Amino acid sequence: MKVIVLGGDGFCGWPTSIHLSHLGHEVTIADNLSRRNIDNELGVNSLTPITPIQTRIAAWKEISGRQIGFRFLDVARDYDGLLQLLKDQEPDALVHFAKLPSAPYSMKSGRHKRYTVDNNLNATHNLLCAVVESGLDVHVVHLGSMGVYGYGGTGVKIPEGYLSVRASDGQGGWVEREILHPTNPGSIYHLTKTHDQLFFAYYNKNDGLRITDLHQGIVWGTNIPETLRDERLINRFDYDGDYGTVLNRLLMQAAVGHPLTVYGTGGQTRAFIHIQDTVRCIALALNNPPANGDRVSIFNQMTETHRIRDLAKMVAELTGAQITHLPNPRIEAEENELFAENKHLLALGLEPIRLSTALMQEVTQIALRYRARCDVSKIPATSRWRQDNHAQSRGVEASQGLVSGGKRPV
Ligand code: USQ
Repeated sequence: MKVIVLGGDGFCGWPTSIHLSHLGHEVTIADNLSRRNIDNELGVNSLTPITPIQTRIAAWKEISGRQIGFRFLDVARDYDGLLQLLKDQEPDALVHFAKLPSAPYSMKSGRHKRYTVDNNLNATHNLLCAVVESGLDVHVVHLGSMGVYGYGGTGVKIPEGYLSVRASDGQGGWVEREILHPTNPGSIYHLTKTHDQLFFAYYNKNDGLRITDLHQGIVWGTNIPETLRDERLINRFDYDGDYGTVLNRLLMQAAVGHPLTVYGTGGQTRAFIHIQDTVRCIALALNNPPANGDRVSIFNQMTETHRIRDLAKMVAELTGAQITHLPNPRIEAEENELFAENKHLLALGLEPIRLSTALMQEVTQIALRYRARCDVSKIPATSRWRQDNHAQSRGVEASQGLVSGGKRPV
């Protein structure tokens, strides 16, 4: 299959690109290298010594004999370039990672919020519009987020995208429908993912585009078998307060003797997936596209859920690290339950990597091995959801879905 990976130089995009190439797909990466530029802006580096995209691609060719194409392209701004790429390549599928991918970065300032909205919404819309204008029948696979559902603890098991509802028809009867699950984003970044869903629903309805939206949990881990074949292929690992996701941060902190930074009580429950399962899920999604006329396929791409304090305890038990509870810089529920369906990808054959088996490997192969590259001054979170504490507590109430008197809205 011919596949274009938009954003193929990033944390999820690079391993996906070489995994798909390894499976025999003809892969072209399109990327504006913005993730590397943001490292420069923030003054941080990946813990792992990543090489330039050209070196990565040349090393992969040398090791596997397979060619990956590369086009420098800003999907959000260069619409003509994107359309030309589609016409040149005539791909069977597009995998869309070309986004600003960090919740804390998206909340740093007005400039960051506006950049996130401008970049992420334009990128998604440009690609859908370009697929239509190209006249090609391309399967679009997008990396969405479990965060679109929110963490309100409504007591409902989160379905895969669509919620069955029953509503009054106004004449004493009832109508039953499946609707997109209501959204409750917790950051500007997650807000853009909720908008993506509407773009997909519209282009699916209006133009018949075939789209799979993968609502991914928090990714942990670094490498996949292909990135381990040569150090020049290594994947990036972020541990800083903006881009490091929680479990990778905790592993790194343990390796450098930094107390494990749990925000608030650590009662936040989140969904997780190992990077190796991320790339497998994308390959499964590509092999199982929706048929013409199908609605958007939505899969929950997560394999287990954990409370943050339990993760910290697990890492502390493995490594002897201390745990510290810090005031939460975010506006989010202190404690929440999270029950979500993930039947689709399991039914397609995903065999998940469990935290309990792969965690120690990550500590030794990555965190301990590269700890000398860590700049501990970059560990603290500097991005705040709001400055004013009173407003913060009101925001938390809203994000929990509570109304006055503690009743939940119906
Ligand atoms: N947290 C800590 N300590 C830390 C860092 C985070 O307690 O040092 C807590 C946060 O408060 C939050 C949870 O851990 O409750 C997860 O934080 P995170 O930074 O690992 O993940 P989050 O910001 O929610 O978003 C990340 C990625 C995003 C992806 C999302 C998956 O930024 O790209 O979409 O994970 S999900 O949340 O399932 O939507």
